Amino acid sequence: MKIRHYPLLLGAVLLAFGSGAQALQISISPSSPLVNQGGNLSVAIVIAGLAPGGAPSLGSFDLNLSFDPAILGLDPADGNGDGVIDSVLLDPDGQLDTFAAGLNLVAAGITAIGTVNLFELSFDLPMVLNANQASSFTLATISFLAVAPGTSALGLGVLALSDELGRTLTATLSNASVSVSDTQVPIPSPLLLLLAGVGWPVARAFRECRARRWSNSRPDV
Ligand SMILES: [Ca+2]
Repeated sequence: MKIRHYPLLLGAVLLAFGSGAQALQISISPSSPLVNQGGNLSVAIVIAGLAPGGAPSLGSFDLNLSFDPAILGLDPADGNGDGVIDSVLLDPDGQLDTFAAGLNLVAAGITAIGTVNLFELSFDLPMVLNANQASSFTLATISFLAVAPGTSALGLGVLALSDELGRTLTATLSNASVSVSDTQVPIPSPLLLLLAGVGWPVARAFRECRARRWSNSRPDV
């Protein structure tokens, strides 16, 4: 091989090894791009491009999801006080807790106006993560309420992303947006039942009144 070909070969080798570090993707996947005002919207944060059955695996993530709080509402309640607000579900498929030990460090909450932070640190052993973790899975789902018409951008920010040994991973990010229409969601069925309960006696009284009037207006035979 002539020496002038070496830089080309070296570049190809670097590209091949470097492509593994660039293969990770984190994307935002809304349950629908359009939701009616007053409706619910579920947003999934999905990672893809990990190595199935080997390294790298995901050992921890610390992400921010930004949204427009004038359009999308997020309930900050944390009923069980575990540091994860109830409108967020972290690692729903247990890919960072592959034996469901429940020991991982977790946190999720609103850290600024229009920003929800999502954090999890796995306590699984590196070999366990490498053997059991899928190559693509959902990091978190966030449940919003569509409070006003308009379009909200959904943006990702990575504070930290680490592999099974705590080494930094890099990922390409795919943001998204959702629109809220000014169409109101239908009245909930319990309210319809309540209205029906009010309406039935009124309708019956009207029919009885009409029947009495018709009876009184008939000529005697
Ligand atoms: Ca909670």
